[in-house]
Amino acid sequence: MSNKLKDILDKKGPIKNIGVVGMGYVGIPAAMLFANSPAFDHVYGFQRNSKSSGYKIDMLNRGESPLKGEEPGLEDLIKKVVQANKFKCISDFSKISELDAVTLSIQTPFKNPKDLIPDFSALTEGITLVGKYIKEGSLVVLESTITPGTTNSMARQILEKESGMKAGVDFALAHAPERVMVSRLLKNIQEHDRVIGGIDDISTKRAIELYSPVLTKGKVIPMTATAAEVTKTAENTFRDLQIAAANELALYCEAMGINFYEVRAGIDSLKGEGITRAILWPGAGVGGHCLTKDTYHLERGVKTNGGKLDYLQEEESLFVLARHINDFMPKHMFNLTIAALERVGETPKDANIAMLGWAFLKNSDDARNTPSEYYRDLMLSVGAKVKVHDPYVREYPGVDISHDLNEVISGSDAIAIFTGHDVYMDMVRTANNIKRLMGKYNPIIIDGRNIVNPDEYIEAGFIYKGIGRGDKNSHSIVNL
Ligand code: SAJ
Repeated sequence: MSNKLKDILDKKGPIKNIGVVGMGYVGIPAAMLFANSPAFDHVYGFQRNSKSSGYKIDMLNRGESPLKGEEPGLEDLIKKVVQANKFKCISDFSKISELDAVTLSIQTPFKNPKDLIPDFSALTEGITLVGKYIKEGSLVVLESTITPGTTNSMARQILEKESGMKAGVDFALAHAPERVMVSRLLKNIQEHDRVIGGIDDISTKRAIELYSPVLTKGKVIPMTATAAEVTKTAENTFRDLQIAAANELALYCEAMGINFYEVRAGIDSLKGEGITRAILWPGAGVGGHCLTKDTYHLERGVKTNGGKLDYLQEEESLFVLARHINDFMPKHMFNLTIAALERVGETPKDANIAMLGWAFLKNSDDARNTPSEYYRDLMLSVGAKVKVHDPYVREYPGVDISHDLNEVISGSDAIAIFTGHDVYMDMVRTANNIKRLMGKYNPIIIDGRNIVNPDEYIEAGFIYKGIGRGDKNSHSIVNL
């Protein structure tokens, strides 16, 4: 621990001016909460004026939110801090030289999960720009989810090279991973505990000063930078693993002709001292920017920054296997669709498929790594025609997304439900209307999110298939 940094920060005084690099699902709500806090004077949101996302700069400075899903409170908060001149979105990174603290919320996808090679190009560019302009006494915080060891190695090296200063001596450096979920961004930042890992205690302490004012229910959990990186990647890896376990059990239930949801309620009934149980939900797949890659960050961390790993030589990582099980689920939806078409003597060639849901998460417009894409590609590859409906997603490269549910369902042979948007809940009680719209004697419904009541659809003459519904998937066909 360097006393020099402590002296510099003591002389500099409290954090007043902040910069947030990356105006996305993580950066925008974080910047607004910093700006809305009386502890801080002003916040700059830094956004490259690129073709793909430059439009966000003017939108934010007009007090509008570029995020189109349900985000309670966000639009109002943006308006409030812009009108109060506490927030401005700019693309001039030289302004970083005037700031006390800078956070980075930049995507860290994987170029090739197989070889565990992450695509750190955007993150490296961001860190390089920050390193170029930080001054003595600045605090730099990585909020992006990163491979364990990144803060202390790659990030530190770039910042030191660009600034000519030393991390932990001339400036503070920490990792404070985001824990947000779309459709509840502000709430998650304020109410979830915040893991804060500095490269040293002074850096941790300075980062705690930054985040404490925006926490309402959440509390800070200090640790080392690498422990914070492992905490973040591992919590998503464990969630992915729990989902994979539910998916595998659901597949077993289908094979054994029983209802997963009955079994789940049964397992969940075992309560008592020390019995923890978190059986998550099976479904049409796992998407998003987090669970689909954080396992690979953890795997890369132990491979690139770990000592000798004592593990079963011939066995694959449990975590990677879980990834593969979850990546299989859209294929399982495809297999269920093919099996249902066969039940009515149809082949997929020229079958009209109505996909409901393109977003990876319900009530959001976020379609990153959506499981829906793999299914659509599989259906197209066997000659089917696929229409896609989503109430929130505006556009997606190479896919026409309709906001007109009736138009998508009309005349289709099969409906495949991929996202649990609330708007689809109305379908629960309208099997006959849906059937009329499809105009088929025995239309098909494949429920990937346990939305509809199977009996109601079966009685209306549908061929029903549902994830985990082994008790219904071989029902006798009702001919009305
Ligand atoms: N899913 C299931 N079954 C479930 C839960 C989710 O199939 O029981 C699917 C969803 O449909 C979705 C995907 O998994 O396609 C991811 O869903 P999610 O609810 O995990 O949403 P994320 O990825 O936005 O949020 C996760 C959260 N991580 C944990 O809860 C450990 C969130 O707290 C993180 O902030 C977020 O990743 C992130 O940004 O890392």
